[in-house]
Parts: sequence; structure tokens; C-alpha cells
Amino acid sequence: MQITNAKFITSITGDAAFPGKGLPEIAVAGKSNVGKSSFINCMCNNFKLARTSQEPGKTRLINVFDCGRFHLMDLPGYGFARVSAQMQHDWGRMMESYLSGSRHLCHVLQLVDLRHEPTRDDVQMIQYLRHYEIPFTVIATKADKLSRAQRFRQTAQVCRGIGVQPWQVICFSSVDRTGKEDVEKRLDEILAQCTQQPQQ
Ligand SMILES: Nc1nc2c(ncn2[C@@H]2O[C@H](COP(=O)(O)OP(=O)(O)OP(=O)(O)O)[C@@H](O)[C@H]2O)c(=O)[nH]1
Ligand SMILES: [Mg+2]
Repeated sequence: MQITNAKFITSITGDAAFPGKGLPEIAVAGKSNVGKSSFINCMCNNFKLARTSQEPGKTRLINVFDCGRFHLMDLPGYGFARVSAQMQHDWGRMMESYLSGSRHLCHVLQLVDLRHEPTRDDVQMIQYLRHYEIPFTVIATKADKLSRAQRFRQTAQVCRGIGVQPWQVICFSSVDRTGKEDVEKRLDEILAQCTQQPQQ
């Protein structure tokens, strides 16, 4: 599916239930600066939708976008060394409360940087998702910075790092739109699964 007319609705903390319209939620997770907001803008064909920044830690709340058939949730990035211990603690609480408490969350798009080995935080995030039994797809970002051969090698590294198979990883670039159609196809599959198993 191509996403047209996506709109920013609100920012939430994850503590209180998001009333929404009962639409399935697809969340975008990943470390700070991995390209979550750029990914959302690229997928929604609107480069002014989610605020992107070269300064990590820009997105501090969960930003909610209405994409018609589902809500896209831009989660705050993790692993930003310069934030205080208090902020890291608050981040953990917010994520835990959202991931364990949302009634409509049906899938997480887990972004990792294709150029680097998955971080300890990436591994922990995947463990969280497995623990809460939340289905996820791995999106490896910034593919434009690598050659074809490098992409192949790096995909293998991502797979080893977080324990997934190569077919579970989509190489992506919000700069040259590598992988955009693959993600669109994946969204169709995700939504078909979500609507087959309506949440209580
Ligand atoms: N070359 C390249 N740069 C990218 C890509 N995606 C994002 N960037 C750059 O990476 C930086 C961070 O992008 P954001 O989309 O703001 O990252 P984020 O994950 O939302 O960051 P936080 O909100 O801080 O967690 C920006 O300078 C982007 O222009 C990509 O696919 N290719
Ligand atoms: Mg962001």
C-alpha cells in the first residue's frame, strides 16, 4: 500500500491508553539517529511530517500519525549517551508501558543502522519484543551509504547480531528510496494479519 494523506495527530507518553479510533498501531522503533522520522516521512511521501534532526534524541514522546487504515507510532530513540540517567529511566518506563499496555499495537518496525553491528540496546529491544510477543520486521537503514556487496555483508552482520534470518530484514534508504516498495508490501501483509486477529 502507498500511504497518502498521513496526518500528525498527537504526542503521547505511553502511560495513558491512546484512545485513537481503534485502528491497528504499527510502531517504528530504533536507536536515536537511526532514521525513524526520515523513514516515516519517506513512507508517507511527506518530508515535513515527522521532524528529523542531526541532533540525536529529538523525538522524546510517541508521535502518532493517522495513515488512514492504521496509526503509525514514531517511538523515541534509545541509546543516546548524552541524556541523563533520569531521562534514560523515563524512556524505559514509557516504552515498557506502551509495549505492554497498548491494546492496538500489532507490529513493530525495528530500525537498525545497516552500516554498524547492532548495539546492545538494539539486542535488548528485540528481546523486549520477543518477551511481549510483539511481531516485528527489521528495517536496516542508510543503505544508500553502502555498495551492493557491502549491503550483503552488513545484512549478514545484522542477522547474526539480533538473531533473525536475511528474509526478515529489509534494506532501506530514505535518501534514494531503496526498499520502499518492499516495506509497502510488508505493510499490506501486516495489516491483513492484524485485521484477521482483532485485538480484545
Ligand atoms: N544517508 C542517509 N541519511 C539518513 C537516512 N535516514 C536518516 N538519515 C539522516 O540521519 C539523521 C537522523 O535522522 P532522523 O530521521 O531524525 O532519526 P531518528 O531515528 O528519528 O532520530 P531521533 O528522533 O533522535 O530518535 C538525519 O541527519 C537524517 O538526514 C538514510 O536513509 N540515508
Ligand atoms: Mg525522530
